[in-house]
Amino acid sequence: MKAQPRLFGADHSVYVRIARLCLIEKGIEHQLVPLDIFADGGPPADYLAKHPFGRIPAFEHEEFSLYETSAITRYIDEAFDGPQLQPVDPVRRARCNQLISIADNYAYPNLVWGVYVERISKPSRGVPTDEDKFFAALPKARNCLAAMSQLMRDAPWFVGEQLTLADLYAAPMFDYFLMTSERAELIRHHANLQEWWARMASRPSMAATKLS
Ligand SMILES: N[C@@H](CCC(=O)N[C@@H](CS)C(=O)NCC(=O)O)C(=O)O
Repeated sequence: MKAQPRLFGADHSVYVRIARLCLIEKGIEHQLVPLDIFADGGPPADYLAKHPFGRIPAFEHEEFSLYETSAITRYIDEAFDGPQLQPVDPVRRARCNQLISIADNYAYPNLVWGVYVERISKPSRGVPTDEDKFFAALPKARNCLAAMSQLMRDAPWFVGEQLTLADLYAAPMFDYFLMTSERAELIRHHANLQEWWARMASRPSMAATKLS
């Protein structure tokens, strides 16, 4: 029997969740190997051999090791059977890649770090909100949601009729940002994003990866 793919990381991590969503949507049995990236003294030395930048997730499939979520998810999509998570058509594939890049570069720093971490995560740990950081992130978060909404138009998923990696990237970021009290004000002009979230949040892969 072939070894199951292994994903190293923590279940609270946005990027680990993206990779897990991808594995689950493809129907791939796998192992999540727990890794505390914020442990005192930093990540274990043997983990740095898997990921020299000390981030999560890292991934192993038989003899093949990989890090960076964009490479991991595209590999999973291309190397395994199951529903295709990247469009074949070049225009749609480009749109999917564009939305992934927007998620990496604008949604993650602003929706997750600028809004969720400042408003929910830090206060829950007794750390005060950095108001400058929070107020600087708000217009960027607004701009990011407007751009994503405009690119999705009236499709059910970010890139048309099929669920793609673009949806799996955005979902864990939205899940965190939508816990904040700013969510209503930020998302109220974007009915398509609200409808998308209802669709996305009800998928079994989201329930299976939700923090308890
Ligand atoms: N470019 C990386 C980003 C991964 C990443 O930032 N992961 C976060 C957790 S969601 C992390 O490892 N943070 C630890 C740190 O910043 O030291 C990828 O796409 O995999």
